[in-house]
Amino acid sequence: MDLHEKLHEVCKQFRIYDEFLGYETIQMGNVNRTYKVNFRLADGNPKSFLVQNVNTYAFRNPVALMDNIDHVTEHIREKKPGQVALHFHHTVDRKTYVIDGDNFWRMTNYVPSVTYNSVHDMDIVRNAGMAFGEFQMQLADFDISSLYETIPNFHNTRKRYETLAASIKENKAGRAEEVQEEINFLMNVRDIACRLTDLHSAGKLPLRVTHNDTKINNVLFSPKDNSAMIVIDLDTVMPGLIGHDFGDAIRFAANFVEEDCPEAEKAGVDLEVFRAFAEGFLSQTAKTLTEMEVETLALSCFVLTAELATRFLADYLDGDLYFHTKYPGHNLVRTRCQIALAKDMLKKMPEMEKIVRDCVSAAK
Ligand code: GN1
Ligand code: MG
Repeated sequence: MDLHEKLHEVCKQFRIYDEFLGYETIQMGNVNRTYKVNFRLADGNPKSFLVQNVNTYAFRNPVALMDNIDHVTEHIREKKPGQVALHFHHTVDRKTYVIDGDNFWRMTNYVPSVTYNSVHDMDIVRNAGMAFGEFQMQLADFDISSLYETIPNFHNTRKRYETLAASIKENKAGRAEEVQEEINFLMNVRDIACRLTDLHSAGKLPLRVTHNDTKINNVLFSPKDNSAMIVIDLDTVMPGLIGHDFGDAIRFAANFVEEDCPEAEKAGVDLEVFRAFAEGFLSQTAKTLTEMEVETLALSCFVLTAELATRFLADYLDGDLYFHTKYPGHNLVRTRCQIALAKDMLKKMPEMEKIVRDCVSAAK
């Protein structure tokens, strides 16, 4: 069965029986596969949905993951009645997924919107910061213990380093020799990269319900006025630290270049974007932050960047099993770009810390 037929079949299982017009592949994310499926309704009007094929190599228990998402989206819908929201469709037997062989499918409403991989308009960046800050606040009273950990130790940087060390040792794809420089850099900054994890283990940073994958392209903006409508990609909503959300967002949005830019020397943190995102994010969250959370917020950007570099590098060494790659060496290109960004962040840390303090004062 080709993909066209397969997607049509999946849609029928989600009780969409209208005329199937076809699908478009949506470039979204490095882990799941996403398709926009288009229908013509009986009245002649078009209607689209999003169908995703969940990567079960990354998410070992997708059924529990869907349970998380169901509860989280319901919680958010209750906080914002009447507003644009994500709805997962159900099958005849009330499941939010369809399993066929190794494939795990789900379906949501399609929200007409704009997304950005890089943003140079500071109002839009600020809106994204507000959206992730608001998301964080909406889940502040969510029962943390009811959440299944979809990827255990997702932002446990110590564990990520252990994984990298194991991949180096195993050298499955025979690539370790060519990446000595990258290995050396990452191992040299290990303790500073693990600072959030260590502070949390010592009981000095509180757990919250966090999104954990706060790339700016996970915010849907209104095509009318670029206001942020909704935060998507809830697969990794789990207990986490505030710095995981802030740091990952900056890592992605405030980089001068895209995260897989082959010209790594061009990577670096744009302080104007950093400030705009921090203003938006902290306008929502500053009042709830502990002193230690504020103190480590700028550092969290370095932490998340170095951590992702260990993940890309480990995957490169393993033979590209986890992240989808577009060409041979893609994971190494990503690693180098993250390392260059991390180095620049270390240089600019005092300025980033000052901006955080300014934004916290302004928001209080
Ligand atoms: C993955 O698939 P996507 O783009 O939403 C990864 C993130 C990384 C990101 C890097 C579940 O996210 O942690 O930061 O790639 N998600 C998972 O682009 O591993
Ligand atoms: Mg994601």
